[in-house]
Amino acid sequence: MEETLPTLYLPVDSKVELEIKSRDVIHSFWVPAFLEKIDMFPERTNYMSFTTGREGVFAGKCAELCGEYHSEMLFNVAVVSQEEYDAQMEQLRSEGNVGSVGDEYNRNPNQNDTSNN
Ligand SMILES: [Cu+2]
Repeated sequence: MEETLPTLYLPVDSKVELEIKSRDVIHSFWVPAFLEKIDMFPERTNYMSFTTGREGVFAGKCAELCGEYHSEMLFNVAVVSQEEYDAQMEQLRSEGNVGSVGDEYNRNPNQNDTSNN
């Protein structure tokens, strides 16, 4: 597991639905071990549903040539026990990582509305 990459933690043996959208250009959310990828569009929401069947750390990457830093769009998905998941979420909460980041951080370069740039 590459320690410096962002990591999505998921509890094992759980049904998961990911809400997939982009803040800027088209990307594609791809975890090769999951045998599925899904495009990410600005101003549109896609969903990916699956059940986490076994624990492990799985490499993910962007599968759409999206721009200058495309090759650096790497992440991990860590499927862990419920106890480890709860501990990780508690740690994030204790560090102030709560809530969600709103659309005010969108930066779609193709959008004419300058309030989002
Ligand atoms: Cu990309």
